[in-house]
Amino acid sequence: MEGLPAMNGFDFVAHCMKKEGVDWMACFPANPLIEAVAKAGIRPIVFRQERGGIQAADAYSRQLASKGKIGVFASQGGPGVENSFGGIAQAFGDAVPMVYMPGGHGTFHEDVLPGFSAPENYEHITKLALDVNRIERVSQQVRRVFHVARNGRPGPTLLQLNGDVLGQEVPEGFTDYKPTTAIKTAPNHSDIKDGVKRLLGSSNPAIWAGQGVLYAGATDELMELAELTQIPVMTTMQAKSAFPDSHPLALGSANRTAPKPVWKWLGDSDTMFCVGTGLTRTNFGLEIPDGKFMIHSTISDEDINKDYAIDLGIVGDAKLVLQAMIEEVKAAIGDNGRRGDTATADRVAAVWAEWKAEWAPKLATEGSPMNPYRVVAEINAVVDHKNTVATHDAGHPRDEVMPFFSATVPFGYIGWGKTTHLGYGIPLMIGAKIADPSKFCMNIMGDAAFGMSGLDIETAVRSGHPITTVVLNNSTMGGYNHHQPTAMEEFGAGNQGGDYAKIAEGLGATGIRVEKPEEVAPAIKKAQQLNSEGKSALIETITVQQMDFSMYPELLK
Ligand SMILES: Cc1ncc(C[n+]2csc(CCOP(=O)(O)OP(=O)(O)O)c2C)c(N)n1
Ligand SMILES: [Mg+2]
Repeated sequence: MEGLPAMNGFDFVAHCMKKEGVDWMACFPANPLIEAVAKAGIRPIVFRQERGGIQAADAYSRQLASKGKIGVFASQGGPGVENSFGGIAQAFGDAVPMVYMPGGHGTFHEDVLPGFSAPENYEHITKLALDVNRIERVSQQVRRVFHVARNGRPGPTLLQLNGDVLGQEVPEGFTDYKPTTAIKTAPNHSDIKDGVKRLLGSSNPAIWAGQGVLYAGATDELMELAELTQIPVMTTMQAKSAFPDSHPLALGSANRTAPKPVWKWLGDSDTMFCVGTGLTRTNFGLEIPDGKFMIHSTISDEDINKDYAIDLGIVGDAKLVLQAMIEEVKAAIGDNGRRGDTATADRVAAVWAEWKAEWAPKLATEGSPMNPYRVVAEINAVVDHKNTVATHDAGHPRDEVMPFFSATVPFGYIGWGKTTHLGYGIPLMIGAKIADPSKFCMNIMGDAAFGMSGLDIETAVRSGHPITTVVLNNSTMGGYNHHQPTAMEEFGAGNQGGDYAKIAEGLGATGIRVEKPEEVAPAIKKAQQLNSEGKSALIETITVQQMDFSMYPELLK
């Protein structure tokens, strides 16, 4: 027994959250947990709607789960939980560990339609969805939702807090709470031996790194393995920043657009070592062509042989797997391995050079309205990548930013989007700023995306987490005149307007309108200055809609 004072269920949940290391909570009222956490010294931050709060908690988890911190979101039942679906679905799609605690109708009203049961309706987009139905079970159920979110394939969990139950006093004998941890699984040694033998004997192997490398905090190990074996590395979109884009063995990251080296090695390699990834096929990533020897290492055994037929499966935490492989490589070819043999790095550099030369004119496009590639290139050239966290948004901004923005330190980029909810960028950057206030947190989004979350700029202002939002304003939904030509031509069904810099001013941020390419870099510098003074900024760039993308499908054949 901990000698706790008598307290009701909500206060007890707040107490458990403190033990789990939670020091802030994203939320949208009403939920008595908001008052309870505030009394317990956990800061509640209210977003402009549920999805924004979830997305900020999501970003916080992406940035800090490797250090044991995960985000929590609370809303009311009914409309609150109904409006939260998109955010939780995105966290489930991207395997983000977080805990969602909506209110409930009360156990006395559970089965009366059209009441919305959160556990039932969220069953398919959470790893575990529970209902607190007895006050004696609170401790056990809070423990379960935190444990399941953190362990195995990460993902969101849900605990519905029924007011009639949580309003009761937690009885003596049920107030113990032991916090949970992420348990590390080590791989089987014979699998490691087989994997290393295969990699060292392959003529053109490549590594495909997923976000499990970020969750495991295993960038150093990934670099060491790559350097020892001289095997080049591509990352998934979610794992962008898990391997520095500036490394001589970096191939780049794959959305459906990617730098040419990704396409080249995806096409030509004979063995693929995939680590820290579920290997889910997605429209927002590239396919691994058939015919390769596939080594798949993941923390979740269920993902092996899911979408791809696997030759060698290795179950384990990415850091422990990479450490074991490093030891095995050293045992096989010595402590220095193949360091010093730059043949592969030279081939990689040649393909990067070819690609950069091909795209240089586009990135330098003059004139107004601006080409969005010029905007991205100007931003990429001016930010200090080591102190920046950046993210794209859905649509063409993702396809334009992903290949051309460098991520050089772990967590310097949030690559999101198995499912692609427009507007994620702003709340993601608020969550990233909460996770590390010393970073310049900047999202690049389209004008349609702004409509989904623009008001949360006020949340950044009010909560004291200054961010910078760059809007690529082409006054339309990029590419939609191809998807729906008649609707666009006859009804403009995909065009929209607005003065976003002015809106930002109305929300308490500084709005900067940029029409000429040479104004982009000074605007970013000004935004950095404003952010460092505690003020949020929005840079509205006036751009054209463009339709050229870094895609080389012919290299996959
Ligand atoms: C919530 C949601 N609804 C619909 C979509 C489908 N969608 C993807 S991109 C896009 C248009 C994006 O336009 P904009 O933000 O202006 O960026 P642009 O492509 O014009 O640069 C739409 C409608 C989505 N990703 N998310
Ligand atoms: Mg647009």
